[in-house]
Amino acid sequence: MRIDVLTIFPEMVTSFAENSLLGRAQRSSLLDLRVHDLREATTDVHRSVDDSPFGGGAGMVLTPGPIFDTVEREQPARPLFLLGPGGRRLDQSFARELADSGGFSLLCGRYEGVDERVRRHLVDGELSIGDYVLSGGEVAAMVVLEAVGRLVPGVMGNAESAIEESFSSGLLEYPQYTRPAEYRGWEVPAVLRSGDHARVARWRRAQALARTLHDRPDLLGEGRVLDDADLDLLAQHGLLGEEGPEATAGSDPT
Ligand code: JF5
Repeated sequence: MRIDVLTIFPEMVTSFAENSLLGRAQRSSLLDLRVHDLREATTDVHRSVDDSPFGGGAGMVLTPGPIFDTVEREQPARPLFLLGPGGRRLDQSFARELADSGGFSLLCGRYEGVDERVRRHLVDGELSIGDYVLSGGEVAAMVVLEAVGRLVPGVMGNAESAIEESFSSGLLEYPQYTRPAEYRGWEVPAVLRSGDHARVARWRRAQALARTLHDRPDLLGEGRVLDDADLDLLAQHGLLGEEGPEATAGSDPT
């Protein structure tokens, strides 16, 4: 998997990659991450990457020269995505698509924006990590790197890769507990200490369903509505009473 990142803050991205699960992936050649410093393509004494906007206004706009030159010289993997709030939103299925592709590139915007000719004539699309404004695309690039990198086969161990399965099922996680069995008077649910693995599995599924119904009902929409078995399971665990799941899902799950 090859990922190129184009940025004016390369050390932000490289230090993140080295200090995350991506470091080992790079050392074992599972991930070919190439971070390109846009300033290396500048020619002036000030190494300028930005300039004031035509038409006036506050702030600075990334100038096209260093971006076009970096792309033409370094030939980053395509598609090349501009990070910004206007693009296709990253979600788990988009991350999976990117992980299953041969590679892609991320262009980190900064300041008030990127010269429109970059958007129109250089990049293949825009990618957003959510509806909020960041000062630059670097943090968004790190989110994409982590979400995609952990899906590349071999990057994570088997224990962790199971976690994605549960999100891909479209449900939130069931509640997790560890020692001590009692903390400040709050006990771990008895079922989890029963040793009855089938009962544990049913309880977890019921909890995940109730939690999703309560906190993120949108995840259950679009053809992923609860079937009769799910409704039975919720009822068996007292999570579908008169009061509805919202009364119990967020409460003490004992
Ligand atoms: C950026 C100009 C890009 O703000 C973002 C962003 C928000 N969600 N996803 C990405 O990217 C940084 C800032 C200014 C273009």
